[in-house]
Amino acid sequence: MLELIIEDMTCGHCSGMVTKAVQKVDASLVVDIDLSTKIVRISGNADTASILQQLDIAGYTAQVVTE
Ligand SMILES: [Cu+2]
Repeated sequence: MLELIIEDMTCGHCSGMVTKAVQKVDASLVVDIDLSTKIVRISGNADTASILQQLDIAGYTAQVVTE
């Protein structure tokens, strides 16, 4: 499981954009977002570098908590 913190994720729109960006890498990834803590948990065969790249393209800066 990959766990990220995305500080600039502030509302439901953001969490939708983040989910879309992650699933661009692999549509089968399961994305669980807690907006209050800004933590994103990604289950599945996650390629961290590709996910960070897609999030960056979408305009979000993610910090890796656990990989
Ligand atoms: Cu937002």
